[in-house]
Amino acid sequence: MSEDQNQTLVSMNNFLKNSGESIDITSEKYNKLMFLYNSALKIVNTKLEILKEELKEFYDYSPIEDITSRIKKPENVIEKLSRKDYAPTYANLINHLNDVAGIRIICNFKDDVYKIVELIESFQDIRIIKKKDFIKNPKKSGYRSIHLVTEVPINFSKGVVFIKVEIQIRTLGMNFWAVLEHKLNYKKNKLSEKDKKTLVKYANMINKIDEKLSVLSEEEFNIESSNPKKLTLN
Ligand code: 0O2
Repeated sequence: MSEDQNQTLVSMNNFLKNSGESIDITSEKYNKLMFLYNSALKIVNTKLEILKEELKEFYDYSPIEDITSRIKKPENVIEKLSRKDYAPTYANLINHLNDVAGIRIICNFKDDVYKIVELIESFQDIRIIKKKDFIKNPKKSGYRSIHLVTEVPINFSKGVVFIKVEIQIRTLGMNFWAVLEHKLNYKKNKLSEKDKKTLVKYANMINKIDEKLSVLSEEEFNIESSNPKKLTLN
């Protein structure tokens, strides 16, 4: 990289990390920043789609049921900064919000979730900066999922910028519960203690079912024991 490119890169990164300016969600600056997050989302999404296809094509193994992605809505960016007690500045958005760009991977079985996490962790070009295992340590609400906060390098004309993308990995069962709990309780927090306990009970029931289904799936679908269909990669 030339000295000139390096300079531009440094100033771009400085702008990203140090701008104490208040966020204006109608501004061109906000749109440009979202363009960076959107670019990162495309990169990670493509990598995951390729992984999904590779497992299917080469190993006849389909642990991933669905992959969805989204950019956090501007009003939710402002709401989350306020919920976390941060002023609504560009610097706080970049430094303290890890899920402006978010991807969700839905797996069939609990073991698949851990397999996919392991595979993502082995990607050479994605940096894992935080891992939260809410399956081993569920939230008080009953929420289960694994969150990986990642950083991906993006090559722009003036150099490389690292952008955060949060990847949530969970089973179909965990997702079913989380989507409904999100509608009923999360952030609204208006349910009675009794109803919240009921939701935790349902989350635990779904977890038991997930565990039983994982046992059933062990012999049926297993990447180690599966016969490569066409070619192997090693
Ligand atoms: P929304 O509207 O879904 O986007 P971090 O700063 O990375 O350490 P963060 O982001 O403050 O941590 O919180 P956390 O606990 O990692 O949660 C990130 C996201 O996980 C949330 O984003 C939710 O999408 C989901 N989540 C976390 N806890 C629960 C829960 O109890 N129930 C449900 N249904 N989802 C949950 P947002 O921005 O809070 O909300």
